[in-house]
Amino acid sequence: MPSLTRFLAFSTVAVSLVGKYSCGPISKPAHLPTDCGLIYPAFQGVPASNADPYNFNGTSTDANSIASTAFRVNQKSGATTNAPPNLPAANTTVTAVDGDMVIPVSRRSLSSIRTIDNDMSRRTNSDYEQVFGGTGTESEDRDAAIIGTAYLTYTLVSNSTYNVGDCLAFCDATAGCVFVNLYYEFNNEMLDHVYSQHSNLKCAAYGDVHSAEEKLNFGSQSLSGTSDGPLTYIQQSSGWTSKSFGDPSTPEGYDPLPDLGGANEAPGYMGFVFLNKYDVDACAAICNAQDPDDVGGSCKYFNIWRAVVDGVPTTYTCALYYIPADTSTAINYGQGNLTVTQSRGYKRITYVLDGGFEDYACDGLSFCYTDTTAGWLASSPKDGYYDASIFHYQPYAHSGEAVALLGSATGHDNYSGMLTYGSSLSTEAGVRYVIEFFHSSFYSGREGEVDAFVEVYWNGSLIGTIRPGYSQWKYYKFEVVGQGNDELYFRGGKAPSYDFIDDIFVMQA
Ligand SMILES: *[C@@H]1O[C@H](CO)[C@@H](O)[C@H](O)[C@H]1NC(C)=O
Ligand SMILES: *[C@@H]1O[C@H](CO)[C@@H](O)[C@H](O)[C@H]1NC(C)=O
Ligand SMILES: *[C@@H]1O[C@H](CO)[C@@H](O)[C@H](O)[C@H]1NC(C)=O
Ligand SMILES: *[C@@H]1O[C@H](CO)[C@@H](O)[C@H](O)[C@H]1NC(C)=O
Ligand SMILES: *[C@@H]1O[C@H](CO)[C@@H](O)[C@H](O)[C@H]1NC(C)=O
Ligand SMILES: *[C@@H]1O[C@H](CO)[C@@H](O)[C@H](O)[C@H]1NC(C)=O
Ligand SMILES: [Ca+2]
Repeated sequence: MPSLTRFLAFSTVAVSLVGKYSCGPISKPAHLPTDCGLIYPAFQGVPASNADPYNFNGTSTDANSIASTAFRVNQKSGATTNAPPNLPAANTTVTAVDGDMVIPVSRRSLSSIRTIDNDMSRRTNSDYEQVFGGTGTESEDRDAAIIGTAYLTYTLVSNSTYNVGDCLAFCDATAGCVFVNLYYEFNNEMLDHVYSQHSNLKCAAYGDVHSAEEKLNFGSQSLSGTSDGPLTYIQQSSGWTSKSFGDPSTPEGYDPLPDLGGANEAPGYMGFVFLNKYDVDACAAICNAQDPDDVGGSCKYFNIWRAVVDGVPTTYTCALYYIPADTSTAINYGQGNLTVTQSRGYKRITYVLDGGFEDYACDGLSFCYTDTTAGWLASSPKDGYYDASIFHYQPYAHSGEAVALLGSATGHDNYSGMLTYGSSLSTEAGVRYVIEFFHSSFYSGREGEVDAFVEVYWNGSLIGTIRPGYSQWKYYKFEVVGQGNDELYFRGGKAPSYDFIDDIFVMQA
């Protein structure tokens, strides 16, 4: 490995020279300015400013905040008495953001999200089973309708019989429906005289399964049309669920994890939202749109789960992370009367492998550098020398131990180097992608770094330039449209202006 040989040569030199020479390169080419005080990166110089390395201690999931919010949120509903039948199913909405309730009128609408593809195959009535039966046929008998989570919409089915069949067919036809509540509602003028169905047999569709203990709507409203008329009441309220509703379809740009069991308690946590239904596409869209963390960058993983409080479905948590979590941290099964159910994890697909350069190790040493790794190629223009490089040296890195550098590592020249991803990305034409990375240019101090710059090239086209001058680690993001099998490279640095790049990600926007 030639680079290692070079490294050994340099490190030997460096050991004997650091401290002795603190002014200019070892054999200073005539064209270089005198950089008194600067020891070049290849000689393991100390950056002019050296912020403490970031650590992810204390960035773990705030399970207590999620639980306490779950106890306060109220997103249970049913077929309201004044809404007409057959409205389109309610779109997914956010009911809470971190600890704060989202007021329904100002609900952050997720209407920009594609409606959920309901990929459940067509079902027949035999694919349903009864969860609970209804009671009451005599005029004095009373029952109650469900007030529960993930209410979608309702219809009126013919009441010439207790029409379970048409109600289940309605569930089949309603995207996301896994449960229906069928019941008679009496003394409602709208049902009796206004709606064209002329039926008082309501069929309410839900995106989650509910039980008899959620029969909480007893009617008792004055809807007969006369102010002193009889109040509404419910009879024969039964519940039916589809026997099998498989895994949700995986959102675009994500890979599913195997079953989690519990909810993640993992570092890199960015907060949570509650959704009004279990909607992986909505959670993915929220992850994609989440503002990046200053240190961790964008959302790269989400954990969606259903909170059941005292046996009753209560809310749907969408927890966001900038570090992809895995099954090993899926250890939160609930607390007190709250149970974590249906926990699933989805990892955002990244098209660049080893964007943090951590595959480059030094066989136990703490310092080495190279111009080639398994994933990356660092190159110089003609007559340039190490104008781009990859370093394994923790003080230079944003995360981990390794990082890329643009600008002659040895101070040999002032040419700009190129850092090229070694293979074309498995991107597709017409799809929007984000390129994100962290950058710093503080190595040579304020004066030395005036010319710091990085150009970002996507499939051969310059799509962005940064000229930050002297700068601490900072997050950058560019959006591009794929042309298919795109290529990614960076160009920049101009010694003694050094540009460090770490944690490069390309993901679907
Ligand atoms: C982070 O936590 C680990 C384990 O608790 C500990 O060993 C390490 O010192 C902590 N790092 C910092 C910088 O606090
Ligand atoms: C749901 O979102 C779609 C797509 O933006 C929108 O056209 C529709 O009106 C919304 N439906 C409701 C009930 O808000
Ligand atoms: C069917 O619904 C209509 C309209 O609400 C109502 O007038 C009628 O009494 C209902 N029939 C039965 C059998 O409940
Ligand atoms: C569940 O426990 C929480 C906190 O202990 C409490 O506030 C809440 O009322 C309980 N809910 C039910 C339905 O028991
Ligand atoms: C870069 O080097 C060239 C000679 O190779 C020199 O003419 C030029 O002034 C240098 N630029 C800077 C900004 O130092
Ligand atoms: C993308 O770049 C490759 C290699 O430079 C080139 O062959 C291809 O035509 C480019 N695609 C488009 C759509 O420009
Ligand atoms: Ca790194």
